[in-house]
Amino acid sequence: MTKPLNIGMIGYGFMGKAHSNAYRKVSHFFPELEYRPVLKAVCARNEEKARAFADTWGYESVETDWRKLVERDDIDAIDICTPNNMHHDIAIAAAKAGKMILCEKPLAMNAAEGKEMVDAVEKAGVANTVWYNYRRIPAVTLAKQLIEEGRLGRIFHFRAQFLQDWTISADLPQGGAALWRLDVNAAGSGVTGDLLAHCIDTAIWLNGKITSVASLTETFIKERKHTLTGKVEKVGIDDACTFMCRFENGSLGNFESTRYARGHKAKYFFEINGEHASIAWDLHDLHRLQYFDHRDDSIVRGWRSIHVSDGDQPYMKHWWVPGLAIGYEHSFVHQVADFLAGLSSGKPTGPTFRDALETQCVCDAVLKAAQSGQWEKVGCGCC
Ligand code: SOE
Repeated sequence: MTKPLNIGMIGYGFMGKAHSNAYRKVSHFFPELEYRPVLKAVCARNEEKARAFADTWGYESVETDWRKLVERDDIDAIDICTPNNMHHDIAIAAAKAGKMILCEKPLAMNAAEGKEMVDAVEKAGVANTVWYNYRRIPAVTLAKQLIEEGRLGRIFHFRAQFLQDWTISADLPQGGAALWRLDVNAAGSGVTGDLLAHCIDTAIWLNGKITSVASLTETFIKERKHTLTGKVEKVGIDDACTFMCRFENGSLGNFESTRYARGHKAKYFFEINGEHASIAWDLHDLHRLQYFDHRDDSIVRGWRSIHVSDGDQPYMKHWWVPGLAIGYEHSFVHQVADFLAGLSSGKPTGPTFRDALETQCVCDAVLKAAQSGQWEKVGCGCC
């Protein structure tokens, strides 16, 4: 007999769909799990839209005030899919109400908020995770496995890019439900918190702590009409960000993100160069891991393109037969599966709020370094 885990989701945008899909699928593909998510309630200010979302995805009920949802006795876990400026207050209220929390990335608007959220969940002793989903693309999880097996040896370089091109038009407004990512008051930052945060989470997971950073940011379009006020307002987000860093293990990092790379929609790429071997991964070809091993016989040495679809590769035994690939949405299913398994084993599922705070500290240091023009140390003493 499985145990129900009643989910109350706040927000119903792009991530609301990705998470709802994961909750619906997980018990079918991971039948061994003790817990089974139940879509209990979805919450949004617009009742009509929330109801339509509830009907589409099978939520049992609708709330229009997140505080009411958080207080409901029949909710076990709160899923926060709102713009970033609401994460802090919801998470703290949910922790106080004893709810588990699954929070969309980035954890918060900044590290100061994030620290309060970490304190709240740790004081309440509630299970928590942040949806840095790319860790759970099987090819990326395989990269982690290869590094942990020591196949790369000493690591020298970590480079990553997250490139998009959807904000190039100066006519695109900022703010409101669809474009809150362009409004600094809702998002906290631009590409740094939205896209580089993914790269930083993966980098820390694969290659350890980042200790210092130097960076450049740019806002190419300085003013945009605001959807909510109708007025042309200053743009406060970073449209592009490039940073260099040092890792605690002595390796060097190079990161770039922009929403102005014409031709790239969501090109998340990373490459790691070690003493013996290198690995590379690209979201546009997400089921493949590129691997080069210098120890191979020289006459056949070269980059291998590993099609990560076999049953002995991470997560794949839960899906189809060898050779058949899975996609982006499965990374969210894997995150729920790991979260539920963690509830049974008592072992927290990373990234926890504390792990995500470390990413937030790097983001803060990157933004600070762009302002100061100096190298900045990472960390507020909290991670
Ligand atoms: C922005 O366009 C975005 O949707 C991010 O918010 C996601 O986190 C990223 O995975 C894809 O791009």
